[in-house]
Amino acid sequence: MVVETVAVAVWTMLPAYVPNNAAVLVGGGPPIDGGRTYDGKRLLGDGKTWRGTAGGTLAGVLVAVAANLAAPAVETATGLDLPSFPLHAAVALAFGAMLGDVLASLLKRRTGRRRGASFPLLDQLDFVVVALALAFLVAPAWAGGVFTLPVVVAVLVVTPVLHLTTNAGAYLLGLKEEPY
Ligand code: CTP
Ligand code: MG
Ligand code: K
Repeated sequence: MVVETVAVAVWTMLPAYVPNNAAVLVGGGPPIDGGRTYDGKRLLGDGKTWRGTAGGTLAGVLVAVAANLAAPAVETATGLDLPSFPLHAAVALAFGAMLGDVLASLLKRRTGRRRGASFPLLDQLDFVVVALALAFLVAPAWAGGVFTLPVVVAVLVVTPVLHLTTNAGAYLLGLKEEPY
């Protein structure tokens, strides 16, 4: 069923969904690129900080731990068959999400986009694509079991919608500079 597949997909990606939002809350301080430029443009920009990246990754891992604790009760209540997160898979999803966002900023700066400029589709999918890739690299057996083709398709379709909704909410709450 489509609803079940989407629910399982969202649950499985929770450790990758939370880091970027957590980074908005805890980010700040020294930028990862140390202010360095290439060809007159910043490498990453002031929006990619050590604190945001570390805090975001940690938040994603903590969400995985909480999801493991909550899964049995949620399974009983919903009848869904939910995966649990081994630590290496949780770290891969959480850090992969942050890495995807950082790589997107690298690409944005090279293509002349200033900090905060939008890059449709890249903004909405960078973190899930790299999170999935890193999960398959670091935890291949686990990822192969949970990320079936229908789940991956659901992730790619649902993530842009969730991402835009969350960011619009964060913007309205005054937490984020741009609504995307
Ligand atoms: N943030 C951070 N470290 C990260 C990612 C995000 O500190 N690795 C914080 C920054 O305060 C950033 C905010 O979260 O400004 C919003 O993140 P994002 O929209 O990804 O960054 P932008 O400021 O829009 O910069 P860019 O154009 O490079 O995406
Ligand atoms: Mg932004
Ligand atoms: K971003």
